[in-house]
Amino acid sequence: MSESHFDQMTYLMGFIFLLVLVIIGTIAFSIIQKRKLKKETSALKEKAPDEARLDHLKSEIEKGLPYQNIKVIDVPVAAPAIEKEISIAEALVNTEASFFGRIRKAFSNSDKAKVIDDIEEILYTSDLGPQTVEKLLDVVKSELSSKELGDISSVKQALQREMTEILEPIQAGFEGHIKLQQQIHQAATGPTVLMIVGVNGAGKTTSIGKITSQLAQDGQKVLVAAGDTFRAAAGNQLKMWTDRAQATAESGKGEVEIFWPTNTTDPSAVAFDAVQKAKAQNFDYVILDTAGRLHTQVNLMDELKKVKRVMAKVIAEAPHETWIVLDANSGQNALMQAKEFHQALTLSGVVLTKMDGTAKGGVALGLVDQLQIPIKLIGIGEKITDLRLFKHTEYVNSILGL
Ligand SMILES: Nc1nc2c(ncn2[C@@H]2O[C@H](COP(=O)(O)OP(=O)(O)OP(=O)(O)O)[C@@H](O)[C@H]2O)c(=O)[nH]1
Ligand SMILES: [Mg+2]
Repeated sequence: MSESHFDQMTYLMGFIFLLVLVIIGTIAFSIIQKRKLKKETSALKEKAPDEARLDHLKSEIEKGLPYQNIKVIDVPVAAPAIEKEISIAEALVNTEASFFGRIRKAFSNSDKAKVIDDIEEILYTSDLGPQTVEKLLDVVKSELSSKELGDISSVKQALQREMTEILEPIQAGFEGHIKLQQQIHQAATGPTVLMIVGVNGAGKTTSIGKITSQLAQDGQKVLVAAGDTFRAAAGNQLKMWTDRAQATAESGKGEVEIFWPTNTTDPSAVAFDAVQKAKAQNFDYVILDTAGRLHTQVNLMDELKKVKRVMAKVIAEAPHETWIVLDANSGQNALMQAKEFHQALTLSGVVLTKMDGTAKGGVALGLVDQLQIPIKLIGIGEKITDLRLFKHTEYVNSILGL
């Protein structure tokens, strides 16, 4: 091969090499560009709701409010079907295994001595707390003569008397009430503020939905504040319940709004702004949901104390009610939770949930006896209508089958 030939070949090879490099480079560049575009598109898709919220927030700020009614999902919720209302008694004696069912069954035994033994066992295993059990058993054993002890109806009467004696001093004021509003200590002026607390999963958010529904049906304007800034899904869950509650309100009457700021994780800020908004916009009620926490978590209990304090800066008497939501199934533990929360927050009432079919429904007696806090409401199911005013006579009669 001549030298010029060799040079030509070298140039050609170099040119081909460069061409291949350019082609590879172009392909690689287009792949990178495509990937980048895909990433940006999906990021944009994810960002869209936030931007919508931001726009909403901006317009709210322009209106002079820090943030209000920020809705992430607007799913229309159908009004719940009207169902047949069941009484407390019907709900409580639903199962044989319930506290009520067991006591009734014990009384149906024809062997009278066995009745007393059974009652004793049921009381001890129903989480009333030993103090309350002793009180009840003392009455059964000592106040009745041995002759009467054989008489089943006098045993029932003695128990009825003692149970009523425990409940009446605390509950009597609520006995004649027919509406949920009557269970709530009303603000002298401005909105009445309810703060709802309790351990995780007790039924706080569900109960708020049920309470709001009853208030809305009564024509009240209710602001529900999403003070559970801890759990990511909490806001959406509350939104679902407030939508349901709104759907139960008579058209043109009750009004339900959710206050769900997304730009803060501080529950005190939510509480403060919610009360301020409710005051400025003439709401009748503010109901504050809070994140579940254990009574043993000192810093989280301190956080609740702060939440309570800041609301008083807007309305001196707020919150007008501080209710603990307790799961009846947690028995003795419910007593412990109530004690600790009461010490930290000075509770004004109890919402006792999951009373439907619990074996530990006796806890209501123990709570009132040992804490001297009224039971305001009981939850008897998962539906929006499954909330009843607690009536102590109906409760005692249900226990004893009277
Ligand atoms: N059977 C029955 N279930 C109930 C009742 N009240 C609430 N629940 C159920 O209890 C579960 C927990 O309810 P939530 O309202 O989420 O409880 P929470 O206290 O807000 O929970 P956190 O926010 O996680 O602390 C849900 O599955 C509810 O349906 C009731 O009275 N009876
Ligand atoms: Mg909740």
